[in-house]
Amino acid sequence: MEIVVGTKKWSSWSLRPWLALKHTGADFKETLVELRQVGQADELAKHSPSHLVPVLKDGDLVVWDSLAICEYLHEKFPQARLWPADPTLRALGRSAAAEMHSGFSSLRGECPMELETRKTVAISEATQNDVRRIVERWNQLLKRSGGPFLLGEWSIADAFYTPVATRFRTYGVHLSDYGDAGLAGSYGERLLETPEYLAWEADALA
Ligand SMILES: N[C@@H](CCC(=O)N[C@@H](CS)C(=O)NCC(=O)O)C(=O)O
Repeated sequence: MEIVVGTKKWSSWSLRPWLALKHTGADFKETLVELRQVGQADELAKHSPSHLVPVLKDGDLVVWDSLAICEYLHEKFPQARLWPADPTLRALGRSAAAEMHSGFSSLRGECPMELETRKTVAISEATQNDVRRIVERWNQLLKRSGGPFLLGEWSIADAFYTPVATRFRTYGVHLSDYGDAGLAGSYGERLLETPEYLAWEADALA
């Protein structure tokens, strides 16, 4: 199995399925496409039907798009429990992952993933609303599951929110300013302490 990812300090979409793949414990080859470089378009076209990363290759099969890759890994490695067995929690987790995948565009545009950066920025009203909604979502799911991750054990939902946690750290966003009594803030820190995330970060900053 091979995963094609973009520059690790910037490619938030690549980080998500890479974490899920790490969690399966399967051996895999990793291919890196350096983004923001001359020749990037040709490299992307070589690997990816959508001309975007991430892409997963499994034999002849090519799966593109972060969410599709995570779902494929869930089906291929059921023992990894990338989604919980409980159908209600699974449905809530899928809703939260899909909400991230298709939404929070103001936060994504204004605060891109930059693992090498630390800066304080004044964020717009629209981005503040995104942060409030994320705090609400994290609190809702953590209270329901009992934590320590969104659905109890680590899942694809956590993969989808790990880049968000890096953005909060990079841009000095304090969740207590957005209605959090501490639960969401500690969860965000927990996401950045998993061995899988730390392995990605070590590569990204090497
Ligand atoms: N919806 C896609 C988004 C993928 C995406 O936008 N990837 C970025 C890197 S993080 C990319 O390939 N950018 C290259 C380009 O825009 O030329 C997914 O979830 O995989």
